[in-house]
Amino acid sequence: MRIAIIGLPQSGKTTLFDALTGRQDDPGAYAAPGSAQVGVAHVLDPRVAAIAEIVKPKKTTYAAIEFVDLAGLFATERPDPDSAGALRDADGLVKVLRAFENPGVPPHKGAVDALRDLQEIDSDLFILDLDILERRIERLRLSVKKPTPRQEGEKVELALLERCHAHLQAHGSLSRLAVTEEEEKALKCFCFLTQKPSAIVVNIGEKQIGDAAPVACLGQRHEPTLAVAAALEKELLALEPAERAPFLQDLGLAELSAQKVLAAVLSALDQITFFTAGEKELRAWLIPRGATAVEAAGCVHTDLARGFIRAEVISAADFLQFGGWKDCRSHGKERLEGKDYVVQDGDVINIRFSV
Ligand SMILES: Nc1nc2c(ncn2[C@@H]2O[C@H](COP(=O)(O)OP(=O)(O)O)[C@@H](O)[C@H]2O)c(=O)[nH]1
Ligand SMILES: [Mg+2]
Repeated sequence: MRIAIIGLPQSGKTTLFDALTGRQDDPGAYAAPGSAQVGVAHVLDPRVAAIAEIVKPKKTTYAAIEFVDLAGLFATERPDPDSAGALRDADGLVKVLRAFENPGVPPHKGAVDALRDLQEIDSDLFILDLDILERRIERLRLSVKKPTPRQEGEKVELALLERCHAHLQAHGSLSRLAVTEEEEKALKCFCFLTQKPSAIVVNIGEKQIGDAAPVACLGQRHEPTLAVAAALEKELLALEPAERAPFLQDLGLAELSAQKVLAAVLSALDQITFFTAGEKELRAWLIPRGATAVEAAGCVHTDLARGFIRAEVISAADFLQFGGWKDCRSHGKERLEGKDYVVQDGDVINIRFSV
């Protein structure tokens, strides 16, 4: 899963990227404008450590989310369609909004204004989608007049795109466009940016910690939204956990916010976690809510999906309460599920397969 960090220049995108991925300062490594930098953040699900206590695996692997720091994309007056490629490949977006005051870093248009910045970002995403739609519609309008074998298909596509265009114009976004499954497939290749799930990070200064205003000023949003003091988080991340604790306490923080950002991203993308827990490896996996047992198997290995026989499933709560596979089985807590079983968050799954 790859998430693009976007926002206006100097909003703290790279700082947040560092706070999430643990990248340490290396001035030479800063991405040039328009280029993307990729890093990984691990989802430190507390259930993993608890299950590890029971299973004592040789190896423990947390679920990972890839982040891309997209420098320079929104720096220009008009968004550049070419540099939007990396953005289109992303599964989701984190929009970084500046709320911190820093006399050394001049704010966009001379004033810190998170809501204005959000509107600018959303308007840029809108323009990029509109541009794609209009170019394709223009081409289709010409080619649909020619009697070719593709003519019927093009007519259908044109009608769909015209509907998208009207929806985008009316709502500023394609996120709530109602489409059939077939239409959804047809639209997939366009990778519309306003359809991407997103979370908002309001980048606050140290003094704003605990203040509700920086998030409240955005009004009601459908995106998961949270405030993070990115520069501080990055600094604290560089400390040993024992060194870090008194600072966090002073600031009234229970822990670093990176995990909360990951939780917001997972909520925006509607992802759940399942576990595979063998002696060799304990591993947490992310999967879209609603995915089936055979899809979960395929996520682990294509062979497991191909040769799927059944899934042995125990909820993490039972797994922890009864102390692992054996005792769950003897207490009747293990379920045998077929291909179509809808995986639940926290399921510990063992796939029986034969290839
Ligand atoms: N005071 C303060 N400065 C910050 C914060 N986040 C970023 N900065 C500073 O703002 C500048 C721009 O940050 P950067 O992460 O490079 O922004 P980007 O252009 O969005 O990648 C840097 O000098 C950061 O040190 C913050 O939360 N508080
Ligand atoms: Mg940057």
